[in-house]
Amino acid sequence: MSTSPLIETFQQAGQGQVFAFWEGLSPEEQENLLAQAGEIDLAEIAELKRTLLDKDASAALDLEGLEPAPYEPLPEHGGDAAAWSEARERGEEALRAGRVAAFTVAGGQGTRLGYDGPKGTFPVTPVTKKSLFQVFAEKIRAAGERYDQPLHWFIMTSHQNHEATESFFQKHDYFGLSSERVHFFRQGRMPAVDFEGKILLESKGSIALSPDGHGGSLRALGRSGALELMEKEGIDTISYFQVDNPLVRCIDPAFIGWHIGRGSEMSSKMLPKAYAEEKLGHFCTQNGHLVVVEYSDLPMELQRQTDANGKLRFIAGSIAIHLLDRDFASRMAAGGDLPFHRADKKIPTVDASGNPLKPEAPNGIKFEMFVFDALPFAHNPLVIETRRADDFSPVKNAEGADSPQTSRDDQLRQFARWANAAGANVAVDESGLPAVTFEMSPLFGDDEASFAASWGRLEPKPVIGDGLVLE
Ligand code: UD2
Repeated sequence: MSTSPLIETFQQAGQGQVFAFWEGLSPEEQENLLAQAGEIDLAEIAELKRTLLDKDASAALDLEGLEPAPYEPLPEHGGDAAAWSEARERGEEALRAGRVAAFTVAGGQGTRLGYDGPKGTFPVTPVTKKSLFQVFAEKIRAAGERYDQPLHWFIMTSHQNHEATESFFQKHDYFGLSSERVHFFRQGRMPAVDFEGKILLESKGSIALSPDGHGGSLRALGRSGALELMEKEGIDTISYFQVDNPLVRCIDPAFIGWHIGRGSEMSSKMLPKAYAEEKLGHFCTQNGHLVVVEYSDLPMELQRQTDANGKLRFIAGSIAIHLLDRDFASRMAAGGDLPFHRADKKIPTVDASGNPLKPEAPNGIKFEMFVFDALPFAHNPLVIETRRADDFSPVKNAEGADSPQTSRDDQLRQFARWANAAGANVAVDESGLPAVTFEMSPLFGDDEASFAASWGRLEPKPVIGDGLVLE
């Protein structure tokens, strides 16, 4: 039956089942299936079968020599205030020189939120319901205006949401950014396999492919030409953040200054975990390397361990905010050094006769790379502390922790804090939450100082009440 050399290659690799329904497919379906098959690196799949499937799948993480990682604390937690302000100045210099680009990973599927559409289009602000993408766009615009140097913004999408993401930006006129400085590219895909390592079909004519994890961003930055463009533009520092966190300081001069000043190839922000079970990766050291151990991998007894003062021992939580040196990203993009992690999932597939099969229990495995697995390869990697209230309140779940409600409340707390610091009089409860629902654009103020400056210029001062929007 074989009509293409690719089919033979799959058969020889023991993956001939991918073409089990070939004869019954239309020419168009055949072409599509061949294109999908062409994306797959069979040697990589064979290697993953050997390393992640054949050995005991539940093989525990190697805990040998695992220690909490050191980090640079904030001045209010004993950090060197002069070093922090020097770092800020250094970062501002880099921004004025146009050395920094923003980078958002937006290829995830947002399943937990139950939102149908690219997650970046999800409405998050309290009054005007701006999307996550608009909030980031305004922060990036604000930084460009402040440092008199508009920034480039790279956005990694997936095959599922690429077109929808691009057309959202077109429809909203790139939220005031120049379209020439906003760049979209797709991340790679990996096939799902069954527990024997056989590639699964999603339907008779298509393979069960899914995004290769945010770690795939390093390969995708290389493949898409983004790194080349950065080099041409004189950009050497990439400010990486996730699509789900409206509080993120997309461009943080002090962070940039620490990263550059230390000659770090990859730097990360941490915050003290709020409680042992909080779903954050943990910054650790092992064999002289900085590593992140994911919340699902670190045994709960270690997550709960405390020191003599009752403080969590593995306290440094990763909030997925990093800076990457461009040359380091190029090295990682070319090297393919990031390991894959396995996730056992319910993967819709077809039965032996080609009928759709919706499994009730996990029937296969997806493979993903994690960007923080690049840390052990970086020279002088650095972790700095940040303030939760000004950097982290993600939207992950429809309800409860890390939901639209908690994120909206945290935005309101930030607005009220900045307003009160500038002399406004906003009544708040003991958690800092104001009774009124108002909103400010990052273009009005994106930190306490810039808010105070804009507020100072406002005459007459508006009453901060329900529905007020400061832009
Ligand atoms: C991530 C971190 C966790 C902590 C937390 C903070 C991992 C494995 N864990 O947890 O340690 O820092 O975030 O919020 O990263 N994405 C892609 N392509 C993909 C997969 C994901 O672009 O193939 C993006 C996704 O759009 C989102 C981000 O990566 O912006 C995080 O993905 P997640 O929701 O799977 O990560 P989560 O919440 O389990």
